[in-house]
Amino acid sequence: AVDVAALGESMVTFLPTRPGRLADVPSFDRAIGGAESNVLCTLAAAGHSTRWVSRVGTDGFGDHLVETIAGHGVDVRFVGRDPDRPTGIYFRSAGDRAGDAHEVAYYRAGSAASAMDTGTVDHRALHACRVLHLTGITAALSDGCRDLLRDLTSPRPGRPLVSFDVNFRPALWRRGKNPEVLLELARRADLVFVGDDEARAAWGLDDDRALLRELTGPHTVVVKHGAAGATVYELRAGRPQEHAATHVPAPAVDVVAHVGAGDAFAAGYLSAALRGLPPRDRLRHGHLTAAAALTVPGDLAPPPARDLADRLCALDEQAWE
Ligand code: KDG
Repeated sequence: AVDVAALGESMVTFLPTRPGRLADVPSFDRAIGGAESNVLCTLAAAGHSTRWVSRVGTDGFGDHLVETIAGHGVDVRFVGRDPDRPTGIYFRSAGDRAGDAHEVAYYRAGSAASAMDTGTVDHRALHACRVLHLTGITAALSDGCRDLLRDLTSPRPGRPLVSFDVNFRPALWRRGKNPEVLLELARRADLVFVGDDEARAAWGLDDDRALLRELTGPHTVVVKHGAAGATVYELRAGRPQEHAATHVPAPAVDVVAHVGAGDAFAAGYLSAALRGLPPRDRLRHGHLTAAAALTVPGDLAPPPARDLADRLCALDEQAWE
């Protein structure tokens, strides 16, 4: 069994060669995106065995995704090819100043990955892992993808630990689609990652207490508070509804682009969890890995080397304030 398997759509990403409105960008640099494969590539760079399960077209963009993600050391044997549907792509703009808001233009409706359903993916490949990582993006792609997530998160004997990153993308939840299903899926996971901004925007939940009242089910809820840091809430043994909270502030970094930072955070957290590290160190590894992604324009950045990250995590509280 691999350490972490993940299912989700990846896309060839086009990053602007200069800032400004999407309408004015004359050319783009090619990169790759996809929340789940971002997590896997970062985990692979940190020394974990990983597997990506998905579908892409038989086009050159599909070849590029499969080859690039395999090049990061991720097992791609269970990525199916669909001769009838294209691989998703998307374009991004960049603000004038680092970290500014940007526009996203997706070309993914009807993509090969959006046609995934319980019949088109290899379930054994998704169950033979210690952690199965899923995100709310998949639930927005199609009814078949949503039902596949329902199936993968349903309780069953021998189910791997299910990690669910809410990853609320407002642009994917238009036209009457209700993000309430994200709450249903999160409740069925063992470990949930959610930004306080996402909880507010998707579910109208304004603070961590309201969120924890709704998120009955997961043993661990990691709430990200943007630049202020993150808090992990773990259920106390034998005390339903009671959580032990650990907060770790995020180190200040010069942000280049926020995209990919949440995925890097999840990868850092999961890596530390797989190594059996305590909550404080899981959050610290999450922050350090996110810092690497925040300081590059694309989604992916190599995580800090493990011995360096371990030394930084061992610094006292003051250094982390
Ligand atoms: O987390 C980064 C992703 O948002 C990006 O790579 C694209 O997967 C993506 C999406 O669906 O927004």
